[in-house]
Amino acid sequence: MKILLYNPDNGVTRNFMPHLWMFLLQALTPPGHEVLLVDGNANPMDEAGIAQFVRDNNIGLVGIGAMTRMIAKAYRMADAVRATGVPVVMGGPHVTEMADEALGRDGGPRHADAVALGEADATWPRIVEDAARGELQDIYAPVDAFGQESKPSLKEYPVIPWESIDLKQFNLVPKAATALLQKIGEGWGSFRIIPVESGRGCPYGCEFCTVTGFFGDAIRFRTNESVVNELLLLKSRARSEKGQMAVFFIDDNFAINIKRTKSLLRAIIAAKAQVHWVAQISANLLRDEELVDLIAASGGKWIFIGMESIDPANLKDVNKGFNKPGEYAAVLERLAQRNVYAITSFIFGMDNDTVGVAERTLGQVRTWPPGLPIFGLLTPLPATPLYNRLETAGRLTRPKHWQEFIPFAMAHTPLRMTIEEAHAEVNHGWAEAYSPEALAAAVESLNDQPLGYRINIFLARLCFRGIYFPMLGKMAWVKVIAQNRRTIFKLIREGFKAGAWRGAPARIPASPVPPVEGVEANVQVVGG
Ligand code: B12
Ligand code: SF4
Repeated sequence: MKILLYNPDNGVTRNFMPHLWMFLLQALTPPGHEVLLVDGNANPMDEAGIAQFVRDNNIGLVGIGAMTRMIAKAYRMADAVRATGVPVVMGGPHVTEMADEALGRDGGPRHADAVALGEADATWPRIVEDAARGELQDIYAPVDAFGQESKPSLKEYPVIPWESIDLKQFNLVPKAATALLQKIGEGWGSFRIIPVESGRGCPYGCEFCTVTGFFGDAIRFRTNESVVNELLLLKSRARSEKGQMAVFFIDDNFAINIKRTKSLLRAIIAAKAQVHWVAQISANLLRDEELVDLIAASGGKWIFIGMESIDPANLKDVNKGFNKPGEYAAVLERLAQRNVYAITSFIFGMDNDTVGVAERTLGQVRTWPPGLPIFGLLTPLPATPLYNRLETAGRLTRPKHWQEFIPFAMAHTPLRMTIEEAHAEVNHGWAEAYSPEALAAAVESLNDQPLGYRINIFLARLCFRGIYFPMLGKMAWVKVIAQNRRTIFKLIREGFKAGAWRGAPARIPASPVPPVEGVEANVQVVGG
């Protein structure tokens, strides 16, 4: 049987890296079936397009995975597939919590023939065999022989054949720049960010987060050996292509067990398996100097920190009191001393937020080492404690907000400001943090560092917003470049002085975004 795994785009932004679930399920598919992957972020498709694809390729089963924000599109695509007579199985965080919605048991239309609840590592092979026999069940739950929920241990992790997977669509370097960039340092002819997981689960239970509910508070890890081998595979592919392969460790809290993280990082160093990597780690775990040393030595370049708020009352409200705003600066300094920088994530619209929260937050951000601040709105995702609290309090203004996804729009009333004021705060945060003046200041603050670091922070700031905002057209890029011309000329001038543009080995540290922003239709990182 031919199987299509499809991940929808959300119609607004595109992601900068492929989705791990597709490669994982492909690797877990029993022999005798062929699996095709279509990531809507790289290969946008509409309803007619997917129906045609299914017919042209004689597909026998379609698997669709989606976050809440792309679920409306996922349902539309599922409907189009089912109209061709091909069954659809859906999985991922949204349908796990809203299986009745996907199966049409809540009074709405049915979108899926089957739903895979939770982690599907163990159920996927069964789903495939049932579909091949024409005996799909409605619900597949990961349970053991006694009917108890069971989670994969990750000790037996499948080998994802990265050496042979077609990754052309995820190259973030525009074709026009490839020849030039191949000559820089070890080669930047291609640049891809690959998702790798080293473990699952986070016990912290922040009120707005789906992770503790979905993956459980039982934390599970892959073996060091299996992670190291995966990195070696990626490294060798990058070398053979004269390009770069950076890794996003997608674990929700990469250092949740510090002892084990240190042991993994030591194993990476010992095996010379270092690649540039990004990971999510909560601020409280970055107090450990030895951990930070190992992060830097093993290739860590960017750490995503869910700071959420600079107001301890807000943090307490959302059960994230373990974040201590008073230590944010020290944590960031500790990282910056090792040339590791942070993606600092903030949420506005929290219950104690008032007008001016963005400026107050930016006031702090400006005193920290340069990084990539990001701003979102508190969002009640289904089945989170936050959703239940707001629903009980009658504060949800759009209880089924996912049926009509609107980017950066609140779905409940904040307590101390209006919805419109919250929207204005988030807009202010983005506009100020990524203004030409802010970009220039970020570059300036690294004046004592090698040129590569300044180029890195500049390009990262220039491109990073693309993960959250619609792709820029060519003209918009021209405008952004014109606005930032002073900083660009300054960096180019310094580059000439340093000989970087004449093939000197000017090492550019890995960026979470491409070295040059793609403007071609098939380049998938989006412009900010
Ligand atoms: C990496 C990641 C991202 C990446 C992008 C995704 C990518 N390209 O990989 C980035 C950093 C850009 C990102 C951004 C956002 N993310 Co995110 N992200 C993750 C993260 C950390 C890892 C995803 C992953 O690969 N997991 C590992 C795989 C193996 O797990 P999985 O995807 O769940 O797949 C398993 C099962 O769900 C199931 N499954 C999944 N799909 C399918 C399909 C079929 C057919 C079947 C049978 C089974 C199945 O099988 C898999 C194996 O067991 C998750 C948290 C997490 N740990 O999962 C959050 C998560 C998915 N993100 C989340 C959110 C909210 C966001 C943002 C909206 C945050 C924001 N406010 O800006 C943005 C959206 C950006 C955008 N443009 O869409 C939420 C989604 C919750 C929800 N209900 O939708 C999560 C769960 C985190 C959370 N805090 O709750 N994210
Ligand atoms: S620390 Fe991060 S992953 Fe863990 S529950 Fe909180 S927000 Fe979710």
